[in-house]
Amino acid sequence: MSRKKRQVEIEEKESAAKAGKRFRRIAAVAAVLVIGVCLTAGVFARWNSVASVVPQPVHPALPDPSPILSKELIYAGSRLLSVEDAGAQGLTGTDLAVWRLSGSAANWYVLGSSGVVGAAWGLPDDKPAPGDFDGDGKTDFCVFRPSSGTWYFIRSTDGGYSGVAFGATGDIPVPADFDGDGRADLALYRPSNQTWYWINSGDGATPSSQFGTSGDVPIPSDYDGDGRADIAVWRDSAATFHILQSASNSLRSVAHGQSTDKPAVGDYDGDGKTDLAVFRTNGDWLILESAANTVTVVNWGLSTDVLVPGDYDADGKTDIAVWRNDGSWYIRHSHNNSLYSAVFGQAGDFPVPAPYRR
Ligand SMILES: [Ca+2]
Ligand SMILES: [Ca+2]
Ligand SMILES: [Ca+2]
Ligand SMILES: [Ca+2]
Repeated sequence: MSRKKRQVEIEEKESAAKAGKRFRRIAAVAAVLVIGVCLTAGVFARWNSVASVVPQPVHPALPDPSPILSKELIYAGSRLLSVEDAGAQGLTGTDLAVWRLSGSAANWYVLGSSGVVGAAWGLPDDKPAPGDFDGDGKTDFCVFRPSSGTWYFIRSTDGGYSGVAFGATGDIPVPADFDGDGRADLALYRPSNQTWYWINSGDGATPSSQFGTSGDVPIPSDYDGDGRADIAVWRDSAATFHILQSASNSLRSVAHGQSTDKPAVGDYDGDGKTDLAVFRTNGDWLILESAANTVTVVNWGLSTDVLVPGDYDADGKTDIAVWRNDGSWYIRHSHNNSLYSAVFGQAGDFPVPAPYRR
């Protein structure tokens, strides 16, 4: 073999070795890249899965149909006395609001003082659970996600959102201010063991209390007027209310109504104590007013209506009110016992009235 030929062979071998080295380097870089891409994809997949379950606030367009404030009809008993223009003035008490599923998303719509405000917040399997969690007097948009036992709410104070893992599938969200610090506490009623679980917003403690029997309807509210929500249930089998009064830590049980009634509690007489009340299938509201300890009966609504009592006229007294599954609200303003009606929402919506103050 000539020297030149050997030289060529050596050069070829070196060249092949270099090529092999280059290939290995490229392969190593490619492997790193592939691993990196996989990791990134994994991270993004995870991030995406989080992103897909964490709702992001947006401000949607007006709901369809647009809200229409109707005339205010003034009644004396069943006789129509006059018709007043309610105008476009927003109410300062409980606001009309609906939670609407649309495709894979959910939107909140509130009839605020200067029009409709809202947020895309939640997923179809969520349960709406509004409450004033940051304590600024404005109700915050909130959903409870049973699949992960997580609460998601938008703070009205800064527009940021919080996600809190608390609860499990099957739990019923019952947010209320149990510790009396002016902020709603994340709270759950677990029907399987009739146990209440909540997080005190004041000190972060997580008490629980077994209260109720199978089939009870949880109806926490401040029945004894000490500023703290009381654990309470309606038991239709016996047509009784059972209240664990927070002021005295004592049980109060009251028979009121009949087993086919629905609980419809609220502070109808405005004395600061929630009144026991039921709604009957014939449209009667039977309200046991706490101040006078007498029962008032008012016929209002249909058996198929959704009960939405609230202080819509902001006089400190709960108004009898129903929402019909065509978007109609029928509210009996307590300050003058007149009908206030409006269309806000549509069939399939979930009414979520509360003092949003937007
Ligand atoms: Ca708030
Ligand atoms: Ca609280
Ligand atoms: Ca109380
Ligand atoms: Ca009362």
